[in-house]
Amino acid sequence: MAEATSRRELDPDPDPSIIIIGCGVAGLGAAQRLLQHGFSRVRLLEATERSGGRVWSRPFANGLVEIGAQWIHGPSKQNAVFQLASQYDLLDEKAMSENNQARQIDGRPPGVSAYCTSSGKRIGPEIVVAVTELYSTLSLKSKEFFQSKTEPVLSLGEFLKLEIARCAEEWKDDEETCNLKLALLNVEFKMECCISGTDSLDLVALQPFGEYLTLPGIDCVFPGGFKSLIDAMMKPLPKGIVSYNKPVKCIHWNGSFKASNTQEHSYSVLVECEDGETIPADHVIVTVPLGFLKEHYKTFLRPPLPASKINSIQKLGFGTNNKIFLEFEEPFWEPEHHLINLVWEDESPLLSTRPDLQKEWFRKILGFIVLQPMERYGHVLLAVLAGEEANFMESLSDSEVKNCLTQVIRRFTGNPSIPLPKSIIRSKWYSDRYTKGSYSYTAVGSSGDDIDAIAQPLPLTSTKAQPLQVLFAGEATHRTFYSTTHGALESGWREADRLNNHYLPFTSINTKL
Ligand code: 6YU
Repeated sequence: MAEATSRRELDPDPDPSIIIIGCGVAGLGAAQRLLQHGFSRVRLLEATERSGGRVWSRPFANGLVEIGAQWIHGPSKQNAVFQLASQYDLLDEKAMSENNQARQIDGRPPGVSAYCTSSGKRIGPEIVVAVTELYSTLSLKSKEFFQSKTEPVLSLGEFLKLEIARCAEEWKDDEETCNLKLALLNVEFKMECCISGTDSLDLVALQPFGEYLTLPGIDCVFPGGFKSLIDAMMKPLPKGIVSYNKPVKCIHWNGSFKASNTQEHSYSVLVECEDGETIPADHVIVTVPLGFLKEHYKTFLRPPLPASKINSIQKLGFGTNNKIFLEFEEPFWEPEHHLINLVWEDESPLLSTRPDLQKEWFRKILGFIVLQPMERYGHVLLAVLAGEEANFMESLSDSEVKNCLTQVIRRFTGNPSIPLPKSIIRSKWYSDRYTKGSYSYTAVGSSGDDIDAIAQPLPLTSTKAQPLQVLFAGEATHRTFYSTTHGALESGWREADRLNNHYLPFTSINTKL
C-alpha cells in the first residue's frame, strides 16, 4: 500500500475515533488514506450489504456488467482512479498505452457508431459527421462561459437551442435533410442528458458547465469489472472495519457524548444507526449521495445543517441515468459497431413537448451500446436513458421493458423478426433508497460554490467547539470532477488529508499511493 510517514510514529498520542458513513469509492478512499496516515480507530458504516455504492458489477450473460460506473473517464496520469487501477495492475495493455492516455474524446462512449431511424433506415456518414461536428463546436462554445462574467441565457439547453436555430436558418438543404439534422441533434441532447444525469439540458446551468474538467485519455473499462478496483481497495483494510446493513439515521454533533462503560474522554459526535445502536466519535466523514442528503437533510444531522449548506444541497442538481442490459441469443448488429443510435425522425431539440411517460418513455433511450469484446460479455446490448423517463422505467416489470425494447429494435432495424432478448438486467438508481438518483450536476441557480459549500466541514466557524466534527466527501463535493469515480476518490482522500493536517499541522507528510 502506501509509503507514508505514520502519524502514529510522529505523534502517537491522539488517535481519534473516526467514522466514515458509506462504503463507496469516496468512503473507501478516505479509509485507505486515514490508515496510511496512521489513524487506527477507523470504522465504516454502510447501509447496504455490499461495498462499492454506485460502483456495482453484476454477473450477467457471459461476464460482469456495470449497473453503475462503467468507464474510467479520461484514463491518464491526472486521474486518481486510473492511477490506482494502474498501481493494482487492473487495466489491459491498450488502456495503459501512452497513445490511449494522450487522446481527448470528451466523455462520450468510444468507438464506431451506426445511426438508425424510426422508419428503419440508416443515415449516411456525411450528414452524421456534419451534425456531430456542429454539436461538438456548440458544446465547446458552451463551456467558454465559465471564464466570462456574463452568460447570454441561464441554461445549457437554452443556449444550445438558440445556437441551433441560428445555424438551421443558414442550412441550404431540403426540408427532409434539415429535419433529419435536427433529429440527429436531438440524439446529442439525449446523450448530453445521460452524461450530466439530468432530465433536460434546460435544467443544467450554462455558466458553471465549463468548470467540469475533462481529462485526456480514451475512456476504458476494467476487464475484471469496476468491482476489481473496489476489491483491491478493500483487500488491505483490517477485517471487520466495515459494518454492513448498518444505515445511519442521525448524526448528533456539537455534543459531549461518553462511550458506555468506559472512562474515556467525551466525544463531540454520536452516530445513531437505524437499528438503534449509537456510536460515539471524534470525527465523522459523510459520503452519502447528494440524492440521499436532499431527501434527509432535515433529520440526518442534529443540530440541523446550517442554512447555507441546506441551500446548496437544494440547489445542486442530482438526476437519474439508468441502464438496461439485454442479452441476445445471436447478434443482429454488425461487428464493427460500438453504438447503435436511435434517431426518431419527428424529434428536434427545437420542439419541446412533455412526453406521455406511459406511452413514450423509451423515446429517451439514445441508443444501444454494444458490449465488447463479445468473448468477455456475450451478445449484450446496453440501453441508456436519463431523467423522468429513466425514473418511470423503474416502475415497469422486466418483461414490459424487454417487450417494449424489442419493438423499438425491430422498428429501427426494419427487421420484424428479431427475437426477444434472452435475459435482462437493469439499474433502478432513482428508487434506491440510499442513492435516490445517479449523480450530481450544476443545476440552473447553482454553481461550483455550492459544491464547495457542501464540502465544508462542520462546525463552519472556529468556535470553542472541537473543529472538524463532521466532514463531507463524495462525488458531489468535488468541484471539477463531480459525477465521477475519480472525483469521489479524490474527495475521500481530501477529507482524510484534512484530518491528518489537523492533527499534524506543522508536519508535511509524503503520502505516495
Ligand atoms: C465514472 C462512469 N457512470 C453510471 C451510473 C451511475 C454512476 N458514475 P456512493 O454512492 O458510491 O457511496 C455512498 C455509499 O453511502 C453507498 O454505498 C450508500 O449505500 C451509502 N449510504 C447512503 N446512505 C447511507 C446511510 N444513511 N448510512 C450508511 N450508508 C449510507 N463514474 O467514473 N465513470 O462511467 C460512470 C455512471 C448509472 C449511477 C456513474 C460514473 C458515477 C460514479 O459511480 C459515482 O460518482 C461514484 O461511484 C460515487 O462514489 P461515492 O463514494 O461518492 O458515492 C461538462 C459536464 C458534465 C459533468 N458530467 C460529466 C461526467 C460524466 C459522468 N458520467 C458517468 C457515466 C457513467 C456511465
